[in-house]
Amino acid sequence: MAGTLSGDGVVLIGRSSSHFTRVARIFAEELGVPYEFQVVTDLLALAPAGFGGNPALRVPMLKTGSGDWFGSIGICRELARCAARELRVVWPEQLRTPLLSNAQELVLQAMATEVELIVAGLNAAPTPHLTKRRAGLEASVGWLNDHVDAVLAMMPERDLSFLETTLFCLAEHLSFREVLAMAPFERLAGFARIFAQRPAARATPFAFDVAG
Ligand SMILES: N[C@@H](CCC(=O)N[C@@H](CS)C(=O)NCC(=O)O)C(=O)O
Repeated sequence: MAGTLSGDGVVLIGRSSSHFTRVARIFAEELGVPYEFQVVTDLLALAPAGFGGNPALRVPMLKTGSGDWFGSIGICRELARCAARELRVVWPEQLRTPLLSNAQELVLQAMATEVELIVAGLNAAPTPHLTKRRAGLEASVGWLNDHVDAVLAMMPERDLSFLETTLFCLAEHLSFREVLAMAPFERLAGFARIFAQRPAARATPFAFDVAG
């Protein structure tokens, strides 16, 4: 599906190595929305044009007949509206207990912190700021590991959820970018192994895009 022209004008702009992009790609695959995948080649570009017009200079962004959509949550919602396939999707606002709500918060914050650490350079000298960020990331991933089974047990009936999709993308990305070793986080690694068997996950593996 990715890399092919769909003919219906849905274009996803992102990178194959980006966890936020992968969330959108998994939603597109699960929902059966064909799209053209355009790779951003220069993440350090300073003009929104390099990011499909996103002034935040970030990926992913989506173009549909309705307009331009910045960021993974808005993109996933638009993909669900575009979809011919009716899936039971659980969105963040449906997570009405502290456990579920906190899990979503920690996943998204961990994903953002990962971006911060990667942009700073994973071998950068440890400033107090970066040291605190890494400590927060490790504690968050530890919390997610400790609570993942309870979270899954408490989830509403669903075919797909933003929480599990983001959690999967976070867990695989931590290994892929070698930000954290997953060995100490066995429960989380176990969840990721199961989610990885979904065709949508298999169709969207993390990879470094070739420039050009
Ligand atoms: N809130 C955005 C975050 C997007 C984001 O941080 N994307 C990363 C890649 S995974 C990015 O563009 N990083 C480039 C940079 O920070 O300069 C979303 O949910 O999509």
